[in-house]
Amino acid sequence: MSFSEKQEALVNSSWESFKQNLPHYSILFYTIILEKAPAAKGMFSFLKDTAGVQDSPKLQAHAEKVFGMVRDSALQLRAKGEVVLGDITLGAIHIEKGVVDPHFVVVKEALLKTIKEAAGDKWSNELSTAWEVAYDGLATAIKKTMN
Ligand code: HEM
Ligand code: ISQ
Repeated sequence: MSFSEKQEALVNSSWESFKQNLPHYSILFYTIILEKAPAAKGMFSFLKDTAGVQDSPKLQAHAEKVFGMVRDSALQLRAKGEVVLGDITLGAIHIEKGVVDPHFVVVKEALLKTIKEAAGDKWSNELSTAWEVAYDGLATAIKKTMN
């Protein structure tokens, strides 16, 4: 299945909504991740010494980076049908932090829930699927560099 212009547009429009309230949505994103994988708290340098999930420029920057990379992966899928990882050190970083396969599912679910909140009444199954396909393409590219 190829990635359509419409799917790319759906990802882009909800990315804008996400960015409009980055402090709120990045906290929501981490909160959902930690609900599902409490032990992941200790993996993030900017979370491990704080109580709960507290707003900080670092926390926002990391969340923005992840969502931004998924958005870029949508662009790549539409333009050339595959995701090429810009940063080949990403696999090594994640291995070193102790990231394993099931974590990718947790992060995906949190990303989709966060996008659902951000999109509001513009949310649809089609929009959600577009994010999911873009995330899966990116996750596969990262995992390939984790072997
Ligand atoms: C670090 C992206 C999945 C945990 C990083 C970095 C990037 C990144 C770009 C480098 C540091 C930064 O700039 O944030 C991604 C993307 C993912 C993904 C695009 C999925 C498609 C995961 C998963 C986990 C995870 C599933 C596990 C819960 C971490 C941790 C770091 C990191 C713990 C180090 C953060 C620090 O303390 O500096 N990731 N990541 N990542 N990632 Fe991921
Ligand atoms: C995964 N990798 C890097 C940064 C992140 C920020 C929030 C949630 C997951 C992440």
